[in-house]
Amino acid sequence: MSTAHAPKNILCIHDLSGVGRCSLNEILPILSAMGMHVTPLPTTVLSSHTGGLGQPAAQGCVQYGHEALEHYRRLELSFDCIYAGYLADSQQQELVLEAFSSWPQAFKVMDPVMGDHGRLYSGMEPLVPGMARLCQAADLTVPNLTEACLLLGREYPENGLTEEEAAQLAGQLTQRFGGSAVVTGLPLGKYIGCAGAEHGSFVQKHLCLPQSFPGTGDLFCSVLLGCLLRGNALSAAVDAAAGFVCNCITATPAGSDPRFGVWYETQLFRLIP
Ligand code: PXL
Repeated sequence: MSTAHAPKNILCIHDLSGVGRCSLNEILPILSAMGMHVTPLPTTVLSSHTGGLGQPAAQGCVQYGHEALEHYRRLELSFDCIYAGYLADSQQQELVLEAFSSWPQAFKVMDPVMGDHGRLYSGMEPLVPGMARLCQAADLTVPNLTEACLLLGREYPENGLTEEEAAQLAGQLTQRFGGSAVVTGLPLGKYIGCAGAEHGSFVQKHLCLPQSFPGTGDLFCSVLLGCLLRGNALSAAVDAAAGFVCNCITATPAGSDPRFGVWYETQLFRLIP
């Protein structure tokens, strides 16, 4: 009889964007490379992400989502983890709540995709209270700085943060929403940082890479989650996730169109156990 451990089973509730390297297009290969068994549940199918490639063709899949969850309950599947991100409307948010309450023992991770660089993505404003509810229901919340400020109802700090303020921000998220939190994309002087809070808070600084790409938040969160499910501590998982994103940016040729994201495909080998 095999003594191999069964792979962790992760229900991934995100959009599927054809072009532009984000969401399920990254999450599935990353988590599979890390040895996880992924069950994708697409919330919307789009021809591209919404970050600068023009108006994508889009098809919402909420009805499909409810029927898929019903099927998985009938099959009596159990998920070790439920991981949700970009949600286009309040019905998709309800779908994630349904999944969370259907598998209450699963480790629940929320990437509250709503904006970046101090601004909301278009059409996201009405979704902020629903995202806050989902973060409350999650065990781990992974916002960028813009999203952390939206969730806490705070001003975006245009002039950056001190390390102490970064640690406090992560601490405030855990106080407000329970569970753990990791905040990404913190401008800490000449560094870019992440702050985490679980029992205590910590801050990690990385050399700031000058380019910005869509989809790097999905890469970060997927690697973070994969590391946690492999049994790593939160701070080690943050370090690995930030390092992987940095490797992907470095592997992307200068002059490639940033709207098509980072060339993570060449870096997947780093994640294989
Ligand atoms: O990576 C976040 C994301 C996911 N899905 C869609 C997006 C974005 C960010 O712009 O547009 C459709």
